[in-house]
Amino acid sequence: MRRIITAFIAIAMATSGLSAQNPVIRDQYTADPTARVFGGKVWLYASHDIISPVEPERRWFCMADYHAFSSEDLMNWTDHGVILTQENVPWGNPKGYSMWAPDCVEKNGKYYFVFPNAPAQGPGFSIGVAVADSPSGPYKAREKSIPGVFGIDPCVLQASDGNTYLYWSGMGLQGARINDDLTELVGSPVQLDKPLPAGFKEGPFIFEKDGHFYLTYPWVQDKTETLAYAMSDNPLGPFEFKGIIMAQSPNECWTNHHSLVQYKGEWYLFYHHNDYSPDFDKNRSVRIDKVIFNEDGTIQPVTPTFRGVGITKSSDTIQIDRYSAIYHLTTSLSFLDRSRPFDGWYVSLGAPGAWVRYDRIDFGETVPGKVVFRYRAKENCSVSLSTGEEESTGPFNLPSAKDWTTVKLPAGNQATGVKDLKLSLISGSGLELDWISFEK
Ligand code: FUB
Repeated sequence: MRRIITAFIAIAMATSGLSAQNPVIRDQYTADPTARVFGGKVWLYASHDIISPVEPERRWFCMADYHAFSSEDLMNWTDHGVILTQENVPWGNPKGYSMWAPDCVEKNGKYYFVFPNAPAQGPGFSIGVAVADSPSGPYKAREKSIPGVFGIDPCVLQASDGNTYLYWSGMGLQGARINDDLTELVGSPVQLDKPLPAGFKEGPFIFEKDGHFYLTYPWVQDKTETLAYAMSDNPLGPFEFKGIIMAQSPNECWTNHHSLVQYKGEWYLFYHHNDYSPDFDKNRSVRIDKVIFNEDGTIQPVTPTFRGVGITKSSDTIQIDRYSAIYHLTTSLSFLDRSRPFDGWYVSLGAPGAWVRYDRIDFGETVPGKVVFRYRAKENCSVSLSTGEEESTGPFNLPSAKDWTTVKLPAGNQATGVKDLKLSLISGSGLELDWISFEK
């Protein structure tokens, strides 16, 4: 689904018809995700990366507004449109293009959207608050930014001690108590990164779980940002360094901004990567992967995936290029159309033996009658399918096709319930697959 929403408050809400794979928002760039649960849904507040409309040659972060997204299953996301623009921030520079990583919290039925922005006067960044009666807005920005708070990447913690805390990145990691309606700090900020190993960069996310306070943050040790964490028994530290949640990106998206959220009993890491913009890492996209906590409260490292979270219905167009695993020697990934990245990708299986696996497909209660392949191939190819428990099915013959072609074949597949699907190339070479799907 492709659309452009330009109105300040976009009333026309849109739902992505694609099931959850990474990235989760597939029609625009989204970065710096903060996920919050309001009213039984997950709400995603993100930066909205764009190419600078005024200085396209200026290859840097550029954001003029924010959208809010919501989901009840982390797979299908509703875009509630623009919730705040740079022109509607009284204290901000209306042409600053600096609406960086935000947060949003609910207090007594009001929603407080906390965001950094370039001020109308003076250098750097300030942090302000916009208030709404609903998580989707409309948000009204306050006249002034929060006094004494200069920096980026705000995060708000409503702690079990009854206090609210604001954290941000500005000359290191700062944390302070803030008053109930988030208009002013209570006391002086505490610099929290000092006792930690050097390398704190930005983007702190603080949360409380089972009596522990977790400080999670981008941390650079080598080339790009890892996500690291530290723990404390006190919201303002000192925090003890614990380790890395996510390693640096292998293909050099320099930033990795994140948040963690518990939803329906599971924990998830929201983070970003430049999936749709491999040549320019300031146009990023939000991803989600599962997080597991150990018994002692420590966090297991998260491997970034294309597959993401959730279960895909067998009758959906299963985007096999968002695979769980792949045989690396002769498989590769390409954009369907490099000039239209949001159209997505296809996967190429180079030679017999190449395979791709896509986990968690729900085949329902009755076995599929047909399997549909969207593919392209310079020569006749055949593939097999396996869901692990029974013998592979196939061969499925895919005649040579210069252009993208859809072929429907008897499935011969006995799968029911939720299964992982492995597709292997048996004969031929250079098979390019866009998606597969099953019909009853
Ligand atoms: O999106 C602009 C900046 O990049 C954010 O504020 C940082 O956290 C980094 O993701």
